[in-house]
Amino acid sequence: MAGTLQRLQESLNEARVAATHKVNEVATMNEKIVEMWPSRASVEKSGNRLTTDSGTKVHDVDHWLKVVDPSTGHHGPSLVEDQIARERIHRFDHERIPERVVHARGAGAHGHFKLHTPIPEFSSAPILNDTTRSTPVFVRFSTVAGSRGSADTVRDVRGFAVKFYTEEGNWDIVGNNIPVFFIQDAIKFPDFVHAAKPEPHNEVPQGQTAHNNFWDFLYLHSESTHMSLWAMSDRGIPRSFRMMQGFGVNTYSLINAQGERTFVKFVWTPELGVHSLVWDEALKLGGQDPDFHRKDLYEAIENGHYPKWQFGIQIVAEKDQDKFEFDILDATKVWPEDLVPVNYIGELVLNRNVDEFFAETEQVAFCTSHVVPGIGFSDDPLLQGRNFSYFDTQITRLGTNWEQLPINRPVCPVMNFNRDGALNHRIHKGKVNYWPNRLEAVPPASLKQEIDSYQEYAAKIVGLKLRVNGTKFREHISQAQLFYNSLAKHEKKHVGAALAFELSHCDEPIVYKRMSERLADIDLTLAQNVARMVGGDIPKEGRQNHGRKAPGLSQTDLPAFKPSIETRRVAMIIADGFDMGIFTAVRTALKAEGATTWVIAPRRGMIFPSGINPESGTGGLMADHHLEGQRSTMFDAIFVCPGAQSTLTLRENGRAVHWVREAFGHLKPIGALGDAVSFLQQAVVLPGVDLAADPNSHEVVTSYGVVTGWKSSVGVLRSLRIEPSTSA
Ligand code: HDE
Repeated sequence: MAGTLQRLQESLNEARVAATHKVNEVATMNEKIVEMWPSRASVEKSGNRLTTDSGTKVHDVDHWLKVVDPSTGHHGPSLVEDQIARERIHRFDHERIPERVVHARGAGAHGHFKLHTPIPEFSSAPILNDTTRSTPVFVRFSTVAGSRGSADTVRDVRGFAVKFYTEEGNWDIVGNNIPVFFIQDAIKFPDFVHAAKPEPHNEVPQGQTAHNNFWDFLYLHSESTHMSLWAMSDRGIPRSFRMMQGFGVNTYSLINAQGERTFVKFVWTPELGVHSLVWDEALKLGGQDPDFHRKDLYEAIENGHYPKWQFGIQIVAEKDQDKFEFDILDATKVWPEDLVPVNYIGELVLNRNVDEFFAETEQVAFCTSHVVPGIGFSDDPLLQGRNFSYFDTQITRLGTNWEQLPINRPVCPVMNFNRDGALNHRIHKGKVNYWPNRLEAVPPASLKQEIDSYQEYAAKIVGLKLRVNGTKFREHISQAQLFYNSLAKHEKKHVGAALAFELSHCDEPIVYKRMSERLADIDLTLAQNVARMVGGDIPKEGRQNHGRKAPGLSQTDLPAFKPSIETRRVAMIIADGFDMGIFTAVRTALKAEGATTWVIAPRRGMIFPSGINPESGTGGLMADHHLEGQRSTMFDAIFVCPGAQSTLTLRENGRAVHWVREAFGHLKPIGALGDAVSFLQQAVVLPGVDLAADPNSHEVVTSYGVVTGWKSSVGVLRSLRIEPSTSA
């Protein structure tokens, strides 16, 4: 016994010592990482000696055991008796588990949550009251429709699922980057997902909603109208997981120490602001870098640029439940911020990448039913169904004991009489496996009084059993209009273009014709433009638009907690003969503000500045990529470095010209100095574009016009600050 305890202690100590080897690991250690450590320590302790799964050391896993004729050197058949080979093949044969039925493609990271504003008046949950706590979290971002291997930048809703490992148990907010949902009642979910996923006869298209079934479903469910506009807006093509909001979507409840209930919606708002790709970029990135979002998250965390979100709540008192024109339990409706403001009360930081994708990101399992005392549910019919579905789906995906997996285990003690099942990892000591029992010290009745245990809110329910939803659930268009009215001009344009793209991929006239008519319920001009593009019948009149707008719906209207170019990717284009002095000055200024810079040149190799003889082989700069290997779509801004010879070379390089034109088309900031300005002038010959005339003026050409003051680093950085795109 003493020996075992000592071994346990040693294993923990080893974990801590191993961690000190990597400064980053120590800085980002949290209770959950320490809790999981022994699960990985055993692998690290093997000293890289190969063993079988049962621990026997092996020396050759490259050759199957065979019968060999020593006289000829020929070998005969492979022997089934080779237990080492058999084990390898058997294990391999069973590596795959079912992918998530939705949200199969995702990326995750560890971090922590800290509260800054306690809310005892609403909730007794310590995580919402104790500002000294740092609660470990795991977050998984995802797309919805595509399979595990699909592209990141498809037009889709993004999942934003947060698991808080609190001292009172795990709390999961399983949210999306869009605050509403397509359907009101969970019973519709199988139909909705079937319609959104690839069509059954040919399994086409992958990770796309641009097909007949999806839009047929949307037409037949006018409750989807509001959400479909959000999905067609810029929110459907985020620039990065780090630059999107997260919403709990469903209505939950908070319960305070007096047992009083309020209704709540949860929201995450990123400190870097909410930004999107433009559709042309998203399409290209799908082929150029299908892992664009996954890599972006990983790289930011590896580089110490930890993504941060403010955590907000919207509160509706029980007495106000019926005061709105919409039902607050209807997940196809937002609570407009002018009616129910968002109060930011805490902060989420992601600071640690996973050690192994499968064990953590793939096996993490969220459940909307995971709440802690002080937090509860509501009668939102979508949430009620979700509370059933998530637990159930994990059993298929991971097995009965999925909550014992390292990534899913809580950091607080677990004690109950759930027993056995496949792959049980716990060993329960004792003679009884039921409750109550003769051996328990605490009589069960008194446990009910404990205020730190989960208490159901004693809601009074009276009614008839009927297959219906509340009466206000029947109105589907008002908030679709509210959302559309609230968008900026360019955002509206993007919605129209997205709808035209999607519907033109539907080849059955009944689908695109009646869907473009439906748009007249929102905005007649939108409907007419889309109908014209896709070949629908152009509607002559539309439903009356109430003309109202609300704050917080347009991406351009969100709080900028920290406007910054931090983590933005800037491509610095050079060729032999570039000006090293200017290059270094601009790069230093960009790095000082946290932007990341990449050197792009006609070849990946040493590029020599003016004044250095390439023959010497020294004094050059190593390019990170060549112009063919990476594309402008992978960067947020580009800077073309001056230098007489360099400019001449770039001018004659078709791919360099394409880089500039493409970045210009995507409305990205483009900077140049000296003679490189004339290269831009020639590359982007468009009417009405006034590029800097004087190559020595140290003016900067951006897609927003000419900005002076490159010499001052503040000017440089201001001019490079990325603004939301204003056109596609
Ligand atoms: Fe999900 N959803 N969902 N969903 N959902 C799943 O659970 C479901 C809904 C969301 O990164 C599944 O573990 C039903 C709304 C996210 O692992 C499944 C209904 C919202 C994730 C499931 C909904 C979401 C899922 C599939 C309608 C936004 C990925 C695998 C009642 C608030 C979590 C799994 C992760 C995953 C069911 C609607 C978000 C089948 C029945 C609304 C972010 O259980």
